Amino acid sequence: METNDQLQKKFRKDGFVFLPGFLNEEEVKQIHIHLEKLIKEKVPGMPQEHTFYEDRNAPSTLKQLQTLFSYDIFFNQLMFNSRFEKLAAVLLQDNVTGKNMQYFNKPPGIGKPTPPHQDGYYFMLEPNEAVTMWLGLENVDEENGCVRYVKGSHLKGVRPHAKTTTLGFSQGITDYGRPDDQEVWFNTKPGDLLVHHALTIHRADGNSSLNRTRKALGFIYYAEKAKEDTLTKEAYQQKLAEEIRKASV
Ligand SMILES: O=C(O)CCC(=O)C(=O)O
Repeated sequence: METNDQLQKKFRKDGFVFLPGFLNEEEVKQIHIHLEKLIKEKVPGMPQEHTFYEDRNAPSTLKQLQTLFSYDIFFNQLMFNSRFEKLAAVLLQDNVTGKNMQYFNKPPGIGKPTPPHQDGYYFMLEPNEAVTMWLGLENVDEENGCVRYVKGSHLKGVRPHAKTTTLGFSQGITDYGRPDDQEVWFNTKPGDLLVHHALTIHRADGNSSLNRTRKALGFIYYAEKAKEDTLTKEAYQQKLAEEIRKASV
């Protein structure tokens, strides 16, 4: 296992780290059990801006949930004062605040690609110091939508973004595919963890498989030194919520 020092160095240089087997089989099983319960019991009553479907009329096409920690104590404990939070503090070399915990699925055959983007574009932080963690809950590979990073891209600033048609990932990089956009990708097993910096360019493939889902959890932590432009962010989020409501009537 790598030391904190080694992890920090890698994170600062590459903009991401990969921690295979961060959770064990039993821990992943518990997440699946609690997710199933949450989807059955809480999701029907959750606001539309926290529940995204490929087709809202087909519950099996659920693709994304927001702020899981606010709906279930199990996810709250996974997010706060947890191994994930401690790792975020190590990588950012600061105290951290947990901001969001998301569920991601890409239903077989119809799960769309995640457009190339930088999370920091949405976060609106100064300095843009935050991490996103992506925890695989199933086997994920090039067929069902693995995550791809551009190494070192967190050192080159924020790229231009524009509106996409992908619900849940409303903004994408407009000039993606430049010669220096060399990707690395990860085929992951349940319990494997990827962590990326807020400015690391990343994307994911769609799910072209016939019958494999692609379930994962996302954790977002901001460094204490990162200050939010709260007014701009609130206005942006209100606009987003409004667009989601309009799109689903
Ligand atoms: O699961 C995915 O498709 C991508 C997740 C992602 O872009 C993120 O967590 O920032």
